Amino acid sequence: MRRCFTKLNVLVLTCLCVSSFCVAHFKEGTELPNLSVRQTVKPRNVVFILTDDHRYDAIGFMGHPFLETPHLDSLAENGIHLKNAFVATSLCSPSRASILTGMYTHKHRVIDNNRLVPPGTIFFPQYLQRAGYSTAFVGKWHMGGSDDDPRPGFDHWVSFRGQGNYLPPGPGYTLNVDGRRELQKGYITDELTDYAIQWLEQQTSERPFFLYLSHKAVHANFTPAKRHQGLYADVELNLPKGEGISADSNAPRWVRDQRNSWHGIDFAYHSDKGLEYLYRRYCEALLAVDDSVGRILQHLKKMGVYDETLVIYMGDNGFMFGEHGLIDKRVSYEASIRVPMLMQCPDLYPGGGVVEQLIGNIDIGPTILHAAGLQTPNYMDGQSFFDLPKDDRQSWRDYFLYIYYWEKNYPQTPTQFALRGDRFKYITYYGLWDLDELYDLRSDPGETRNLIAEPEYEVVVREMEDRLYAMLSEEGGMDIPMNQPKGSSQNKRWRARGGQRAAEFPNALVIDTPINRDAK
Ligand SMILES: [Ca+2]
Repeated sequence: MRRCFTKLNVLVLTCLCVSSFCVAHFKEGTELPNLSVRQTVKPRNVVFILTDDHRYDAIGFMGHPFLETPHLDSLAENGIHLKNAFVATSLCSPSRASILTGMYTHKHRVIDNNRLVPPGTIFFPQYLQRAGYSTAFVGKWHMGGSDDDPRPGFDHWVSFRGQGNYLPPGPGYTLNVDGRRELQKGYITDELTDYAIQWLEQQTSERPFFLYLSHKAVHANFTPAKRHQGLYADVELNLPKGEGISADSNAPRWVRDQRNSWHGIDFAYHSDKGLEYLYRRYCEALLAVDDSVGRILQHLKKMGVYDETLVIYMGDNGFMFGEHGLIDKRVSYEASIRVPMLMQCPDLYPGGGVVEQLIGNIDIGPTILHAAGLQTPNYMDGQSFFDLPKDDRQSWRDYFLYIYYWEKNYPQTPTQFALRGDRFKYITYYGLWDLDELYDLRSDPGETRNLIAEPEYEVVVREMEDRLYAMLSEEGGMDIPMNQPKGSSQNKRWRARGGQRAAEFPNALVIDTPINRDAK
């Protein structure tokens, strides 16, 4: 007999998940849980554009010194800037899984970039499809690299294995288009946009549509479109180099060790190209993404649905460019966990609005379901921000929970849990002899003065620690998920830059005289 899920079943399942070994999945082949309908919301078209590794401030209207992103800027001008947007885990696959499931990483269990999503995982577009939407996924899926077959929830599918390629690596390299192999012809950002527009051209007013356009850019190896190559070769850069990150400032030891690693500025990607070269290429690669946004917006105008369509843009995680002496992501610092997020729907929101609340990638599913007139499933951790621009008295979170689980592939970044509030950020590490961190983001937005050992912040630290573990408990995060390591380990250090020497312990951990006078 086929098993049907009632709302009660879902509730029971959700409670079980939260209280025990927590896997919020449904048995493969079971029906989707029923969702209540929001009677007053007219289902509208939604375009969701995701960019890979786009940090929150690499965007023109944020006051960037040279980067020009007129189309992304237009989303802010004609829509809403969700200026405090974060990801629950700053890593491609876990973040994508959180977007698609509305759940934290420990619940969806996509804890690294190497595995497929556990069978039975529900992606929110499945609810849209059942509600009558026409749905498409175009671009980077990247939850596991072993296959690129169409996934549940999408009528139309264009994707590739793993990270994909900016340019075809050989003449026979193919994309998966609805299960068929199609040659990749050119530069991936442009080609994915072509596919997206071809699909939009087929949409009619009979059914609302949902497009999930998921760019490969601007992930490393940063490769701009030919038309943008070298555009920023001569711009003056003033990137941070980890100034003030020292044993004296109580910066954790592991952070200073990471400087000379795959993810540090002294040995970035184990190359000698240097930070400036990488950042220029990163910015140049973003220009094609901005072109893509422009083409999609233009096409919505051509279809006559520009005003009524909800467009949401975000990055799947941030990216460090020299802050704390690091590059890349994973860590709990602002440049890593904070992402650009913009939404536009002229019929709903006046232009130029700013949302200050702490938004997460786990909120995307609930918000898009809201736009489709559907309530948030009980098992999701996120909540809808659809009404926030119009009603900022809506009950909202005061802290955002951040989690990263250690990967042997990049052993320099430890398992960490963080709590990010309006003012303070608390970071704690698991299985590591080092110092935790507390930052006052108001007075120290660069997170260079670790207050963890300052007596006047003792109460703040204790309260935030309590709150963090309370949230982990509520959300089923007290079990640390593990996978058998898979793939190579980027664990080298550059001898000429002090590769054999470890960093000094933070001052707060070092004492001058023995303290246990009664040892026997
Ligand atoms: Ca990413």
